[in-house]
This record gives sequence, structure tokens and C-alpha cells, in this order.
Amino acid sequence: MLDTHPILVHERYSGLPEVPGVRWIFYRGEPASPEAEGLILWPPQPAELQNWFAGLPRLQFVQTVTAGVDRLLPLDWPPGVRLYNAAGLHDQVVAEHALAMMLQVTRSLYPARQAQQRRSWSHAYPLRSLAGQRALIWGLGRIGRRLSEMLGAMGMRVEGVRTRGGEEAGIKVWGQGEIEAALPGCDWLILLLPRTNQTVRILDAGKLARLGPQTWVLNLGRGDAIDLEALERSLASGRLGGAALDVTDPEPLPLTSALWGMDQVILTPHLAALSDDLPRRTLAFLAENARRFVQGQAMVGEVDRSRGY
Ligand code: OXD
Repeated sequence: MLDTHPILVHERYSGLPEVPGVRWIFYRGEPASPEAEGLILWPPQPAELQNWFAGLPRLQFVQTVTAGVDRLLPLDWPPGVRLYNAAGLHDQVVAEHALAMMLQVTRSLYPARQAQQRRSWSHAYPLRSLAGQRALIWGLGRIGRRLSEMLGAMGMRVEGVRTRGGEEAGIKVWGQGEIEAALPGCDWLILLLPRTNQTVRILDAGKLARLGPQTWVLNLGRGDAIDLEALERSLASGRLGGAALDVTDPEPLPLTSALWGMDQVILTPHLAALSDDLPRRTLAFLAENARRFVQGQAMVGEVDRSRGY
């Protein structure tokens, strides 16, 4: 017979199935249950969480439902409390969103739709194939690896960038220090970076200048990884092919931003991870990680707070 482990869960997840050994305690507002050993957050609430720690003396872990945990990292974490992100939950759908953006561009679906609205049987737009094009995925975590598989299956030449270079799952991986050499000649630069002290404005004017008029920049990580003013200048001058941004800084973009109106820009409002089956998958993910906790197995998604992901 398993001991019972109380885990606080935001009431949004009240559909969680029973997990042997877990006593779910649903909360709204402040989770005041001093016996709780785990806390499942929705959404990440940094200021509140800092205050809650004092009332949760038995807490062993905090679980988020997001991939990024940047807003929680600056907190003063009590010793022994581990942080877990939703590793794996968003890989497929975020990768699909990136692929959809890319195919929308190469197959000119938006211009075709505009022609359709004019009832025009037009071929007056560029049509290309992804096969043979070079994609550089900057931030080769789980989502990046899933995307690299998809792009590989499309016949693309896929490379990655991560802290240390080498080879992973058959693709060339550039080290972060080699980025200047990696950028020239890529057709797609796809940012999937977590936010850390090193990633803010990491794609700046200097690095944008190393890209060419054929390059499209995608960002599905954190908006502040790109210097948006420099991006806007590169796009306006034709030195860059286009940009597809699911994240921006700030969010939403100011209405005065020229990016809203550019034909070579696709904006989606930070929804790359959303899909109709996300609630079901989230419950299954949370239940499985809680099962691992009570059975003393390694939970998935432990964040190294010193690295920031
Ligand atoms: C995330 C997100 O999961 O931005 O981090 O949606």
C-alpha cells in the first residue's frame, strides 16, 4: 500500500485522474495546504509563488505546464524544492506550427488565398520546395529535436546550434561560440531558445547582417531573443527574406510596429503550443509525472535552475 502524497493542483486541472498514492488538493487563489509535497501551477505566477513558499514547508517540487520557466527562475527557492517543466508536452505541436509557417511561405498559401478572394485563377506568386533547403535550429532542446526530425523528413539539410557543438541524432550541431560561422547561407533560421541572461537580443543587427535575402527567421521561443528594431530594418531594406514570429517583445506588439503590416511577416499571438487536445494531453502528462514522484522514479522535465532550462 502506497503512502498518500498530497499534491496541490490548480483547479483548472480538476479533471485529473486518480493516481494511486496521490491525494490531489485543488486550489484557486492561494494554495494553503501546509502538508503539500508538490504544487502544480497554472499559469506561472512568480510573485505569488514566492509568497506561497513560506506556507508550504513540506514542498518538494513545483511543476509547470509550460516549456519555458524563465519567469520563475529569479525567485528565492527554498532548499530542496525542485522545478519541473512540461518537457515533451509541447514538442509535436510547436514543431508542427513551425513547419506550418514554413510551408505557408514556400507554397504561397496566403497569396493563393488572397487570389481566391478576388476569384482569380492566379499563379503569380513564388512556389518553392523545402527539400534541399538549409535550416538552422537555434536551441536544440526537445522541441528543436522534434522539428529537426520533421524537417529531415521533408528532405531539408538540418543543422542545430546549442551550447556545445558536435553531432546529435545525425545532424551537425554548431556550438554557441560558432554562431557567426553558422548563419551565412541558411534559408531558415529557427529560434527555439529558452530565455536566459545570455539569450536576450541574441539575434542582433550584427548577426542579422550575416543572413541573406533568402533567409526567413522564425521565432517560437521567447520574443526578446530578437532585436525587433534591427529585424524590422533588415526586412524593410530587403536584406532578409521574411520573419514568422509566434513570440515578440513586447506581447502583443505595439500597434505602431511596422511588422504588423509587412507582407513578408507572419505573426501568430504566442499560440504555437495550443491545440484542441492540449487539455487531455496535459492531464495525462501531469498524472504520469505525479505517478513517478510517488513511486520514487525520476520525474521528467527537471530544470537546472543555474542554466535556466
Ligand atoms: C511555453 C510557452 O510553454 O511559451 O513556454 O508556451
